[in-house]
Amino acid sequence: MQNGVIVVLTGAGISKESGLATFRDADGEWARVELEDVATPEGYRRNPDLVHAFYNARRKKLQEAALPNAAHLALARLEQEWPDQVLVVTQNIDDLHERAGSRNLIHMHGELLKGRCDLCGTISPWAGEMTRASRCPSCQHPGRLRPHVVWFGEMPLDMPRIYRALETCRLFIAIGTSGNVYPAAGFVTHVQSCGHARTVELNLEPSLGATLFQQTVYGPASQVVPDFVARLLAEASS
Ligand code: BV8
Repeated sequence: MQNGVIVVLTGAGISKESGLATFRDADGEWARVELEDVATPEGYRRNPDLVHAFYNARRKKLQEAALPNAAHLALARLEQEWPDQVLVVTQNIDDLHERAGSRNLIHMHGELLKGRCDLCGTISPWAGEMTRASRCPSCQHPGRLRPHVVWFGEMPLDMPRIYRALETCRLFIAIGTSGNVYPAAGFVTHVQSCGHARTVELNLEPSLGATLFQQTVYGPASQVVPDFVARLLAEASS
């Protein structure tokens, strides 16, 4: 990625209108199950069946019921209009950005449709149910396969590449994230400490970090994001 790119951080709010639950809304995942039980290595060690059931249900929902919405499609359009100038860093583990056409994409918290073997380290596509009996497609050992997802207390993926992009971007946009979880919630501060990038929050309501952004636009992502992308493209062509 060249300098002066646009970095877009997305969170669960961008996938809400595709029918996928967020985490901290009233009807979110953490209203139904304790984060500590299903999104930590300790929870997985305590009760792997509960964790597999949590991710099996989300994997099933993603494949049976979710389609990219206008917000995902607008980000893919922006990348198509401005090749090599847009990087989407998503906290989401769904594949809706890919299915919308985004290519320059980092899943910093992993991917629901992949599994990782604790024994050989291989990361494999995994679309079906995963259980303690599931075998790693590579080393064939049973009982060592886990969702390829970053849990609390684990290192997010591709951080050096993300920080390089944050330090050289000209525009940082955060979409559909509550600003609760670090290091993602600290990205806007990192951008501002490194230069003069424009910072924008597009969300349903102010996030915890709202006051850190130079510009904020509130409303459903499927309306606010396409409008913002259209204005960006119009500004550039005027
Ligand atoms: C790390 C994957 C070190 C799993 C997720 C003690 C011990 C260890 C660590 C910590 C600790 N204390 C603090 C920490 C750090 C911890 C953390 O931040 N904890 C919080 C709870 C305080 N972070 C970590 O452990 C991370 N690792 O720190 O390693 C390190 C540090 C620096 C550099 C390198 C390494 C790992 C965190 C990753 C955890 N995994 N997910 C899974 O998906 O099951 S987190 C999960 O919540 C999501 O992935 C997402 O990242 C995160 C935040 O959720 P959001 O996406 O923001 O969703 P949320 O529901 O909160 O908000 C939705 C928003 O959308 C709302 O604002 C809403 O208004 C809006 N919205 C709703 N509808 C719409 C909408 N917007 C637009 N349109 C709509 N229609």
